[in-house]
Amino acid sequence: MMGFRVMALIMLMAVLMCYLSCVESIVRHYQFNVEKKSISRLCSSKPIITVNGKFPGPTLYAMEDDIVIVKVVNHVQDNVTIHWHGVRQIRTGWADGPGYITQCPIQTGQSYVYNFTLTGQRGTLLWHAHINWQRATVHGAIVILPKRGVPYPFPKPDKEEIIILGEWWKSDVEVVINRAMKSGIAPNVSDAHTINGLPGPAPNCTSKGYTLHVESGKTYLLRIVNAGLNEELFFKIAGHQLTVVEVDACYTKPFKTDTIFIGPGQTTNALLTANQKFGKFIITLSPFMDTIVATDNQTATGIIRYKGTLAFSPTSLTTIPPRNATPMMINFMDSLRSLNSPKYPAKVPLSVDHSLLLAIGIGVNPCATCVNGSRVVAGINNITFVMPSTALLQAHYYGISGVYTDDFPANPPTPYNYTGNPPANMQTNNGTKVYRLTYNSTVQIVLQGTSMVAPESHPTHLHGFNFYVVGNGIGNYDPVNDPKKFNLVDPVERNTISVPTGGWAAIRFRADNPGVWFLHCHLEVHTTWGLKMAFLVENGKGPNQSILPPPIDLPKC
Ligand SMILES: *[C@@H]1O[C@H](CO)[C@@H](O)[C@H](O)[C@H]1NC(C)=O
Ligand SMILES: *[C@@H]1O[C@H](CO)[C@@H](O)[C@H](O)[C@H]1NC(C)=O
Ligand SMILES: *[C@@H]1O[C@H](CO)[C@@H](O)[C@H](O)[C@H]1NC(C)=O
Ligand SMILES: *[C@@H]1O[C@H](CO)[C@@H](O)[C@H](O)[C@H]1NC(C)=O
Ligand SMILES: *[C@@H]1O[C@H](CO)[C@@H](O)[C@H](O)[C@H]1NC(C)=O
Ligand SMILES: *[C@@H]1O[C@H](CO)[C@@H](O)[C@H](O)[C@H]1NC(C)=O
Ligand SMILES: *[C@@H]1O[C@H](CO)[C@@H](O)[C@H](O)[C@H]1NC(C)=O
Ligand SMILES: *[C@@H]1O[C@H](CO)[C@@H](O)[C@H](O)[C@H]1NC(C)=O
Ligand SMILES: *[C@@H]1O[C@H](CO)[C@@H](O)[C@H](O)[C@H]1NC(C)=O
Ligand SMILES: *[C@@H]1O[C@H](CO)[C@@H](O)[C@H](O)[C@H]1NC(C)=O
Ligand SMILES: *[C@@H]1O[C@H](CO)[C@@H](O)[C@H](O)[C@H]1NC(C)=O
Ligand SMILES: [Cu+2]
Repeated sequence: MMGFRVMALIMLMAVLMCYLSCVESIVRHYQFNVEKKSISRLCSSKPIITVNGKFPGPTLYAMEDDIVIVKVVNHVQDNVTIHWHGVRQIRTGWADGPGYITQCPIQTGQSYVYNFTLTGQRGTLLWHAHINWQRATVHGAIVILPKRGVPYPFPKPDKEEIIILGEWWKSDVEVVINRAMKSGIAPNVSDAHTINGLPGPAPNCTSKGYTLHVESGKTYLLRIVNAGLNEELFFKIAGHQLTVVEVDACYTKPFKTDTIFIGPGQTTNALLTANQKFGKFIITLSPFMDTIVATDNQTATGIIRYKGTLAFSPTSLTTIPPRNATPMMINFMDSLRSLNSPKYPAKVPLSVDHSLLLAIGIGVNPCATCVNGSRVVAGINNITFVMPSTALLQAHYYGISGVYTDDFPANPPTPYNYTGNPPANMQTNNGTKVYRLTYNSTVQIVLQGTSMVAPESHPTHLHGFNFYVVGNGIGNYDPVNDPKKFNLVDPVERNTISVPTGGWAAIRFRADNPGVWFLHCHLEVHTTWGLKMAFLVENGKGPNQSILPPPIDLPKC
């Protein structure tokens, strides 16, 4: 009897091991119920929109090359879409998620199955709602583990921990932005920052902060995600350095830092070595802003607590980075380099087929019904993007005319001193324009921040691709001298880049993914104001280079 049990166990283990190592890719099934829920620890009884009643939402776990199937069911009155931020979505633009760009929204009572493969990607990403301001509460982490048997290119951590940074409003976020759009002035800033959904002590809220329990001598891989709406953030732990090993699901050359700088939509994996014996150490989360724009100045706090630390022992504190710590931000960005190893090479395009200069910033348009008789807007190359009512990808695939035009300008219509005194006329044009790219062409985009109204840092996100950040600088991009300083060897690879305040960033990518791909500032307020456009990448030759047909349950407008 005993022998039979042992044999059965051995057989079961053999089957299991084969399942885990023999199968090329695993299909991961998830169901996301979008529903309202009151979260009492947020010191408000106001229900928020959540996935499966959780804030932050569930973590999506998978392995490189896995197929992911997520059935999203809408149980709320609002329209819903979900974006898998940083997932390449090769030929599966239908599953990318930005509302009215790649799909019509999932309406109340409807559902939609997102179906995509994590081809050649591993690391930390995030998923979030991609319609209106819903992503304030509808977001979560994506953890893509390396394929079985493939190690990390850094010492194996003892434990992994997901740390999701967010912003929290007492008011309904849709009310906040709708009121701002009516009045024409900037929306309210958030009321608190959160670490894994915990604000820590905040005015009139005794909510406890986040605690990470550690053991002396062990190493922890922190998977840090900025799921906030409108603020770039500094993350710090008292008495400890962090070793950055990956950003936006791309391995980096490891480097040590006291402070992590992270923009909305960005992710950073960092190793934390618990090299103290005992104690409690504060974690701080505070905003970065080096211009006149308002921020939520409430620092969220948490603690790292060593095993065996007495309850009454004091917490070691740290200095909080000043709000305008530009050198800290620049230093962090400039320390990032692709790993560029034989296994993970940096495939930087060395020649450029399409060279674009995109001037990104704020503008002011007349508005008779607004508070000041004017409305704050934003745009790219003087175009404030107007959302269509038919999704661009559907219009492209089915050849529906009148939804968009493909004349998005590669350069600002009237060159000016972008970072000098702003011109007296700060008006913009409206348009729903895309920029057309042939399959497999190479693209360079210089994102040039402008000083219209106020210069500001724009964390700019491109869907459908990773890009290499080949250069950046302060002031106006110099097309003669700046390219000489480009890093074409080991530039960081990512999907969201913070363009410095009053400066520029140059990115390169290969347009090897057919479809319609959104490019926008990941500060949600700027996206709403119109700082967005899309690339239309044509099909290449044959089915392998063409977009797949749409799923049958693709929502209709
Ligand atoms: C997902 O997409 C693949 C490839 O198009 C298809 O074969 C498969 O049936 C789809 N799965 C689901 C659950 O829709
Ligand atoms: C914005 O903030 C002001 C001042 O704190 C507050 O009175 C107002 O209710 C807020 N508006 C919204 C829409 O939350
Ligand atoms: C609106 O007008 C007020 C008062 O003149 C001014 O302080 C404020 O800066 C203006 N806001 C915008 C967005 O123009
Ligand atoms: C905290 O509550 C008190 C009393 O209700 C109120 O006066 C104060 O404005 C509140 N503070 C904040 C920051 O909401
Ligand atoms: C946040 O801090 C900045 C700089 O100290 C200050 O100018 C701004 O008024 C503060 N914002 C709020 C909402 O208190
Ligand atoms: C642009 O404006 C800046 C700031 O006023 C100034 O320093 C710079 O010289 C100007 N550049 C050109 C080309 O005029
Ligand atoms: C932008 O477009 C508006 C509206 O056509 C025009 O008045 C303005 O001069 C343009 N600005 C720039 C910098 O091109
Ligand atoms: C752009 O659209 C807005 C709102 O629809 C409208 O008020 C404005 O006049 C338009 N501007 C131009 C230059 O067409
Ligand atoms: C894209 O172009 C590169 C460089 O010319 C070439 O090596 C590669 O095979 C092309 N890829 C496809 C899918 O055509
Ligand atoms: C298309 O891709 C599949 C799977 O990657 C591959 O097996 C097949 O050979 C490719 N076909 C062509 C024509 O390249
Ligand atoms: C939801 O989306 C549909 C389709 O685009 C649209 O007709 C409807 O007005 C939207 N509903 C809301 C509440 O925004
Ligand atoms: Cu995004």
